[in-house]
Amino acid sequence: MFEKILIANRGEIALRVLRACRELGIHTVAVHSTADADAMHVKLADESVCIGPPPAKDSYLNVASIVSACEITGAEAVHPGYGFLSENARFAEILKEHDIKFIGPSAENIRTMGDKIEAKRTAKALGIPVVPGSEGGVADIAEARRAAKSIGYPVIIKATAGGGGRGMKVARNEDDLEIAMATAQTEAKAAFGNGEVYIEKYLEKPRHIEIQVLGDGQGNAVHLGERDCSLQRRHQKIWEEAHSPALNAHQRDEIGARVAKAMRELSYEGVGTIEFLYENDEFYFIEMNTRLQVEHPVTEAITGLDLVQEQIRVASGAKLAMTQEDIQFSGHAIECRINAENPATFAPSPGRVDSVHFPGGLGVRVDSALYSGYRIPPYYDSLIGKLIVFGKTRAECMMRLRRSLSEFVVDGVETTIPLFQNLLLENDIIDGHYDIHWLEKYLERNTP
Ligand code: MV4
Repeated sequence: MFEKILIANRGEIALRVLRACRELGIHTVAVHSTADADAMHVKLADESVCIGPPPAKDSYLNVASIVSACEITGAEAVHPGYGFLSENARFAEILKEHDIKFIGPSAENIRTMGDKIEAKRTAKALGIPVVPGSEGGVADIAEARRAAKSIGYPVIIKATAGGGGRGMKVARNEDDLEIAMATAQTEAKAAFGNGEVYIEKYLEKPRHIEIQVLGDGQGNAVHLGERDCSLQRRHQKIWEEAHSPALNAHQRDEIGARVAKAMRELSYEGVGTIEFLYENDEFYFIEMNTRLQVEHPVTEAITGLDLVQEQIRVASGAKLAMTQEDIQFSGHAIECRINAENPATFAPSPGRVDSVHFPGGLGVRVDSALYSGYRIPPYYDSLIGKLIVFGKTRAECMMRLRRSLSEFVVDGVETTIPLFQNLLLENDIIDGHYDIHWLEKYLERNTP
């Protein structure tokens, strides 16, 4: 096992990794920008290193500084958290060249899944159902027309280098296609420096359901069930739950088994998430995330596993300690993302947090790096905490959410807490009847 791990991240996820390390008896190194000198992850770590000025590109994305911090402190491994360098194949390679273990999958697996066409081709070859679409990229409008005709309208044009919904365009008929194609290519080129696009059948009202996997890089892998992340605004998830209100145990076992088998064939190492759109009882692969995700606690709540400790164990060379039969699901869990934002406009609300009080009690978990007097810097994303509730049933979670949101105090900045209190009044939310468009439509109806 490692003796010292460097955590190349900040905020609640840096704390999450620190906690896993401390339970395993591993020493921790925090890194921070000058804007984060007073951050909680710096206070809680055994050691800390300042790695640069506030902009992320000069600090949390600064590979040379992070490698130096490892060498200065003698850290043997790096946990990247999510975001920042967590899905950067080049970073994983550079660490390897310095004999530092990247806690995560191989650079090769990261690179394959970062190219959306390669990812889809790989998934399909491994027996995972994919959205009907073009075989690879489409270079021009003539090729796009042929592909769209054979797929059938409506179609969606996506950037190969994309993700997070940028550079996507829907074409409902052949007349739309020319403009959609040109805008998608231009936006992809501008956003990712790569204008390549591909085409898929457009699914009108799917849910976003993702399967959590864990592998040891030695041919063993299990699935840990699914999360329903359909409630999103501008491709930002705000609410995630496990299980999905839309699935039964048979459907879960079937898609989970397919995905776990695929991960065994890839010799996948670490945690990963296979994202699907789900419509009319069918799953359609869209992307794979090769990192720990923000919403991993809902999976921890229903499986009893510590996903970060499992990441660290397999990174240190241990074989998976469990088989699929050992994974038992129990109850239901829901996560609400608490952002420092205006709950109606979603404008960021950085600044001094005069006082905080976190809810607690049975079935409540809060992951947050806030403390009273902390100044939320304006440079990074606005997630300031995650409220996770779990219970025997979904109905119990809803009661627990109402109760714990009413206890949650963050004075001095605006937060999304009131948004969740309002959502809990909606019958569709109470009944679990929502798709990927539900939240945007709700916000349109309810914005003055
Ligand atoms: C789609 C789709 C409909 N049909 N693909 C958006 C982000 C990217 N990860 C995939 N996305 C979508 N792909 C096909 N073939 C609709 C979306 C989509 C979406 C997906 C998940 C969650 C929220 C979404 C909001 C709008 C569009």
